[in-house]
Amino acid sequence: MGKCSLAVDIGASSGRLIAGRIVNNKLKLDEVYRFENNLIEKDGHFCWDVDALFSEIKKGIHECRNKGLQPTSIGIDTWAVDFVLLGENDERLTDAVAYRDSRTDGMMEEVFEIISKERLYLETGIQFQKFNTIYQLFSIKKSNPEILDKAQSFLMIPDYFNYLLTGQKVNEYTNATSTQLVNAFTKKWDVGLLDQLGINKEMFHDMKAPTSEVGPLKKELADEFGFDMKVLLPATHDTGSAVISVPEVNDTIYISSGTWSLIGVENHFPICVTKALDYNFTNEGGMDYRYRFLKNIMGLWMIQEVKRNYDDKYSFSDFVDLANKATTFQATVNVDDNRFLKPDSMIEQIQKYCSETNQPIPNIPGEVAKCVFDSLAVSYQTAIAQIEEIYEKEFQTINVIGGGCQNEMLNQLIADTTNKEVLAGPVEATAIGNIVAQLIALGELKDINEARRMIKQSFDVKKYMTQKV
Ligand code: LFR
Repeated sequence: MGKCSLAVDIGASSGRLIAGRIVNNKLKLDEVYRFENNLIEKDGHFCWDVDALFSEIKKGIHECRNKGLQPTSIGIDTWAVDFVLLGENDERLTDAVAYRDSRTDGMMEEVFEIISKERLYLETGIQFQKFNTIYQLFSIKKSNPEILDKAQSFLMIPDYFNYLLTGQKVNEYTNATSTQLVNAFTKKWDVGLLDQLGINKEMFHDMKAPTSEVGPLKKELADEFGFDMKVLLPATHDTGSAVISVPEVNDTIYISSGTWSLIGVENHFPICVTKALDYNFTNEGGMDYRYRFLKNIMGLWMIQEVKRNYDDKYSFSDFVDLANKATTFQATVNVDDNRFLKPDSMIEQIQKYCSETNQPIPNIPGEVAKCVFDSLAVSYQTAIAQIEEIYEKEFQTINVIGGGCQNEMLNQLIADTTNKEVLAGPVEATAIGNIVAQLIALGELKDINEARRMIKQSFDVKKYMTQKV
């Protein structure tokens, strides 16, 4: 049986289990299992179906045997900010309400009445997104304070799956920073903020960093799978894992392209200056206590929703072809506008925005898709200008990683609008980052630098230069 490490990478629209191992000094990946992820509606809220997701994880682990793979370790990453609360008998007190749910509407402003925006930013370095965990917890405090008082455990989504696999409750550091409740400098839960908001601090667990071990599998699960393995911590925030896969991170702006586009640079320290606050850049905790200074851009969510609005009649590559044919159509929207976060109809919101701003209204699929891609490229360009202003220097290269880097049209558009070299790849950046963290924990790779060298020699990247004359 082939020994390997298993990455479980779950995004907002799909999850996958990918096995990785080192063969002849290169990282080799085998996709083991893939499944869908969707929001469900429960008691008037959009939620993640964590029970269904856990059973998909288990199915994927079973599938390893059929593929002749024997994982020595497993690591789980997902999107950030969302969580469940457990009670005194470890029963779930809350559903895993999703960050696109409207329960946080208006919460940010209420929190600012207790703690100023500036203080929050100076202490945590985290961007203001209405869905951050801090505002989700505050909304529970307002609607069901007794739940917060009863809660014994705060577990983010990957922490919860780790608990189900091992029985151990830990909070992983990189994902914890996305709560906006971790001090960016001490790297610990910011007890002062919790006290001031009246949020029960006892439910938070010790924080563990990527490459730590959570524990072995529960005995009954090891028996069920027919093998034991170590449950290890990668950067459990998917973006944290993805950015590890940027091979040449110095002097490069990365775009982790998926449901969201996360655009930024890697640092060894947080940047909490006024301009960073004004431009709403975040300093998320990363592997090796590095920081991701980045901005969230609405990303491919917009085209995913457009696809859904057209009843899945067109594939993503159909949209690219159709957009390519809509050459004369020209209109852009501000993708950061909150109206695009969870609209009933993305197409209608895009049309409404264009009409309100006196632009041509996209009416056919190619025009809608072109509007989305052009708008994304414009917002990347704006974010890059902001980064360059804060850094007081120009960056030459943009490295697009993740599933979205397969969109050749968008890659070319980025090269054309920014006039910079665009590198595309690796596609499975998040799973790769997850696997190398496990290999470091197992002593098969020395550190993040060695991991990045290996990633560079293992995966092809495609280069795009501006075609504008
Ligand atoms: C990307 C991501 C982003 C985070 C958003 C919400 O999948 O993790 O980094 O801001 O989802 O959790």
